[in-house]
Amino acid sequence: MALTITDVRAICTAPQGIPLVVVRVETSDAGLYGVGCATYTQRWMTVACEIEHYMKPLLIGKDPTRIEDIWQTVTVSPYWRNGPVLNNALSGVDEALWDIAGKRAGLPVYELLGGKVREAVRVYRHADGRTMQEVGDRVQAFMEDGVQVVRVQFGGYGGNGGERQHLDNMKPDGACPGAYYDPLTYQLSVVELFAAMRERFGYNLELCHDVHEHLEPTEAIRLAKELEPFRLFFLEDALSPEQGAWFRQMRQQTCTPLAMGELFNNPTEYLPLIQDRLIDYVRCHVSQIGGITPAKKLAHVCEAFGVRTAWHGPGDVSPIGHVANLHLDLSSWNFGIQEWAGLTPELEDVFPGCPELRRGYVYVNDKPGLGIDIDEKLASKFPCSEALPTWTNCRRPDGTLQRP
Ligand code: GCO
Ligand code: MG
Repeated sequence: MALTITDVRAICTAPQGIPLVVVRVETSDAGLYGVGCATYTQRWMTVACEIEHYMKPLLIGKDPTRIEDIWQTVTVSPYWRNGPVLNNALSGVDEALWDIAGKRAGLPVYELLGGKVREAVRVYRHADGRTMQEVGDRVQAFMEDGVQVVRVQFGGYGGNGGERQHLDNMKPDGACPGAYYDPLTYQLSVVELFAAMRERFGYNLELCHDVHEHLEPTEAIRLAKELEPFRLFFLEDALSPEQGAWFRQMRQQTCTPLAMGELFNNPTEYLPLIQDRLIDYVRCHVSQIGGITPAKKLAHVCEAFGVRTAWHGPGDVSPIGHVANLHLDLSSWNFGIQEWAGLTPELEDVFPGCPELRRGYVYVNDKPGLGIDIDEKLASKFPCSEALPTWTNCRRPDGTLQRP
């Protein structure tokens, strides 16, 4: 009897307090199923609705071995395409189909993608802190654990300005409540932070930083130039996707390596930056672009233009999504670095088969498929909060809304 898809389900869970969405695809072969990451944490209920109400009826009865055809079918089914909700739901299905393909073949997914080009995946860790001392102490702890690449930030994105913060005196009367950030304080404090880190640790360590689209184009260019002496591994999201055309000016003026892309949904956003060699690292969030199928194609396009991959790996990717990143990393020659937010014991319990971090490298297990699963009973003990995100609505001192 032909193999068919018999069910498609969304599983929502928040073992770390961060809503995660996972898709489970069942097949007519009893016991053969796959799992994939569909996490769009800020709108997790919308993604779950897309999966339950649209993907399920669209996919039941289809052949799960036809990964490419299903990817194309899901993409155009709603006619309007490439949005974050649809792409994340599609990623959940796509990754689950790769998991099924690996289980059928008895091979880990990285072998289906071309096989290992390295034994393990080099990662970068996050050293955030309120003061130079705090950030530095975190960097030191990572170095002692053998980590070779560290991202340094003051506070949240856009910083709290470290010791320089004086925001409360800058707001007009009647300012809205909520998060605030000052571009000048931020720019000055980042340069001071890097100077302090290089003074404390020297240059035998790779450092990166995430601007998180907090600057105006010329401010971003100036920052990239001012950071040159500190020899960054990369400067991330120096511009918003809407201002991507400014990368041309930035590229002409600075040798600081540039990474961009966690906010991209649509190939038309990233292709011009790649084909014109305006960035060094593509940072797409794999579920946000639709899963392993488009990510592998993107990696190949990048290879032709000398751009490397640095897939987004923050806390709001499920361990299944992290593993999908790792299978791509292991099998892509033009892999650059993998962001590694780290896994808590709760996550490791809910997702059996989690990868392991040892001395700055992450290792996947070699089980067939993605090699990871979700314990649904345990997952149900960590319900997702329906609260709206607040950090995405941050303001400049005069009250103007800032891009996150
Ligand atoms: C990064 C990111 C994230 C995002 C988050 C949004 O790790 O580079 O910028 O921390 O802000 O994933 O939900
Ligand atoms: Mg980022």
